[in-house]
Amino acid sequence: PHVTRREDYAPPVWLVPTIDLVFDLDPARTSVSATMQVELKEGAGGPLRLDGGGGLRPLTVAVDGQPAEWRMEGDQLVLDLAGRAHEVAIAVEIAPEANTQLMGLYASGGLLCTQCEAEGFRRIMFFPDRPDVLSRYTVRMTADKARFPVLLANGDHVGGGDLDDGRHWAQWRDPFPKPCYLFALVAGDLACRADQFITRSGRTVALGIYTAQSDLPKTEHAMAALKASMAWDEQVYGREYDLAVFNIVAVGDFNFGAMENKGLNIFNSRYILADPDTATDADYDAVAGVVAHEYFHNWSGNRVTCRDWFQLSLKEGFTVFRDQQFSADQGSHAVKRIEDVRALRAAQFPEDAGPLAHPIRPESYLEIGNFYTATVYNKGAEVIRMLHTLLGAERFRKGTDLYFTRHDGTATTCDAFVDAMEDASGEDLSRFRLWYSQAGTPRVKASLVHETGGGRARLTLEQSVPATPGQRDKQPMVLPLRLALFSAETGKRLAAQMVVMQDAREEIVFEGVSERPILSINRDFSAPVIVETDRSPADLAFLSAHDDDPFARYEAVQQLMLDTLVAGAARGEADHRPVIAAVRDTLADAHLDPAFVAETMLIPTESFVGDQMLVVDPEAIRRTRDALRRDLGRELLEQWRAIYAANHSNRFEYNPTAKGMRRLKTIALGFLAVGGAEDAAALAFGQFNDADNMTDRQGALGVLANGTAPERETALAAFYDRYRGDSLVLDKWFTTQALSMRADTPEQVERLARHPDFTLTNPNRLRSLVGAFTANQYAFHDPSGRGYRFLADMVLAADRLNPQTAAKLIPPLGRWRRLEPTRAALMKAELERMLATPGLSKDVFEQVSKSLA
Ligand code: HT7
Ligand code: ZN
Repeated sequence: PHVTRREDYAPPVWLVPTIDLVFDLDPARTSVSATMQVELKEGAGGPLRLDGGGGLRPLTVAVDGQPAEWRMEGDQLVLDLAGRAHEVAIAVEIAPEANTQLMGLYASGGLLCTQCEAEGFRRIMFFPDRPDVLSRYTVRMTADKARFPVLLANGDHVGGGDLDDGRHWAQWRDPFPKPCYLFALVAGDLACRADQFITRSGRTVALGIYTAQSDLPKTEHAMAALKASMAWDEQVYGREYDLAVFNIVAVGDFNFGAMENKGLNIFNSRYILADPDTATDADYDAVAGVVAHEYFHNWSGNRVTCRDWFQLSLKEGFTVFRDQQFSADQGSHAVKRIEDVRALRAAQFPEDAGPLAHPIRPESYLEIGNFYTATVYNKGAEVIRMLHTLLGAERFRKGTDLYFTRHDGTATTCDAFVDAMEDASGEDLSRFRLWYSQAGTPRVKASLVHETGGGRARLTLEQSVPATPGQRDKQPMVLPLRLALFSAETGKRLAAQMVVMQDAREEIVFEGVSERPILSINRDFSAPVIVETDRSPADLAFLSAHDDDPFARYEAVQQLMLDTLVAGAARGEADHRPVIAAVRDTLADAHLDPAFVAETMLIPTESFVGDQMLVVDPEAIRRTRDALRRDLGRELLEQWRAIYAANHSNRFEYNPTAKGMRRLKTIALGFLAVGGAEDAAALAFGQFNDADNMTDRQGALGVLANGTAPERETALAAFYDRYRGDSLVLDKWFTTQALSMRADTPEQVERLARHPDFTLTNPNRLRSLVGAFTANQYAFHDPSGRGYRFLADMVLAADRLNPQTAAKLIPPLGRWRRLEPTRAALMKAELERMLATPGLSKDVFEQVSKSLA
């Protein structure tokens, strides 16, 4: 297969300033015709090459009104044109109903909709499908009016009406030039929640969220989030919305979270629909976060876009950072930071440590769909955050202003973003740019020596970046590390500063330190690194009670837990007392926000413990983690009971405190269950039955699902009966069972894959069972290898329908080198079996072959 390399970038030869598209929509057979003005770029020459894909064939090709000679070279339609400017007209036919890849124009639940990023447009029309070709679009659609009463596309609605045969038409025009990956249309029988937003310059923007009529009440939260995002982007980044219309459509079948098409965002319905009965607090937060993310792309992505797909983090890293800032501003900064770091450690750190590691700006790809990764998105956001930390909010804002002004209406690069930051701040960021080219999570070793005689503390920092595929030797990175020292005697903060580490080894001397200092480091997680310190359990316990940086305080408890779990997994036993004491103290601190306490109480996941070990032993990890949970439950039984009672409420409210209380309550319920409280199952069943919201109901179901009480089956059956018609909630039913911490989980998951409600065609459903199962380390790594076989079978079956979604399931098998030899061999054998399967997509081929390399 063809490898695309960053170094081979060449600007486009032909530009397409305008394109008029005409769609005659029908699920079985849609005809599409395009009329494009094409222009040879100054000083350039050569044939016009238009990308195609998915078996697209031209029906007619005309140049300047005359039938033209053309040829196919692979999937490209090639035209030799005599002059420098022409009108090219092409007609094709496509079958949306048969499109199971969900890229291009496809059918979902009676709707017709598009997904063009990254390379879906070429499955609709022959076109230079690359983000640096920007065009003005006009779109005319005709469709059966009864089936598709709503016809939407990018930009402004400029015309429409009825036709003779029960059909109707609509025309849309987008005044902003855009790359084809931002093209969108939707046709369907949709209801609309309409609202409006007045911009800071006084323009009225008509807002619409389109769903099935029955789902309309569930769009209130998304609409509120949209309006809040529009106001926030004006206040914080000075960015105003630019069209008179902003529409969102929710669809049930979607490969990703959502898509930022200009003026017509298309969403996976799970990131739009929310009401208390069907969505958890985490779902509410995700809806707001994704709505904000897609909206923010209007500037960071659409007005200023990427030159090529290697620059993906230019829009994604920056936009994730913006949505993280937005969400933090809506609630607790500390809790949001903790959640974001947990997500980074769960998804990105393993990626950086495995065979699929790549820099946030990759150097090559077979299939760009495989690079919508936690590295590009979440590590990309951390890189932008570090710029914010290094420059400060004011200079950072100057930098973004300059970036937007300089590059508005163009397709640009990550380097151009850093250039703008440099030019606006006067700071030299040349070394910082390594973050774009070096993969791997840096490790920082910190050791603090107190020289009692001189009243001095000497901190030594050493950094190293591990080798990653294709990158053996690494240079030291620029690391902004927020530090503080606390007095072990008085708890007073003795010093606080930000160190910008640039070299492999650095020493920082703190003068006037007469009391024994305790080190607080990487406060607020100021750099995306792994820190190793020589702090004792007592020092960590001290920080867990006294650190004035909430993240560092959380981190101290987590580190204590992690050290205990790693020691327990390695040696078979560990001293649980320091963890129990730290947890007891945290629970007893009445000043703490319940959401913060809840985060702090979450014991590191089995996978995260595995990530710390040279050889992952899933059984030892499960055993030691269970033992710690049991001891915490037993030793603090009365505290958990009190917490449960104090945080229990049967009146749903959606605000940060109520959310925190719900979270803490269900965590307490979990500890009561593992701690052996006799009434735990009854309490959980009561919570399940009496809940007036999904957070409490699913939380209780999760606790029951991990156990063996008879209430387990009753609750699972009741949940299924109640929600069998709601596909998003049914996903939760599959996930809860796939995550269950029981010995029979692998068998249950195989059974669920044969359930009539399981389907490979819906990405959410596939992820809800198969994706969740692979996150259940103990179950997935069943020593028989059945988990690996199951995953490979699912990937192969899904690959025939939807390669992009299938390929995203592969990374857990790529961890094979980290497992003991028997499991490693079984995992490798499944990867080899996949690789030997004829007809593999390039998406799956790339992930599997890299996982084996
Ligand atoms: N920019 C969007 C990416 C996206 C996507 C990528 C591959 C296949 C399907 C997709 N749907 C959306 C999402 C975002 O980051 O906002
Ligand atoms: Zn995005």
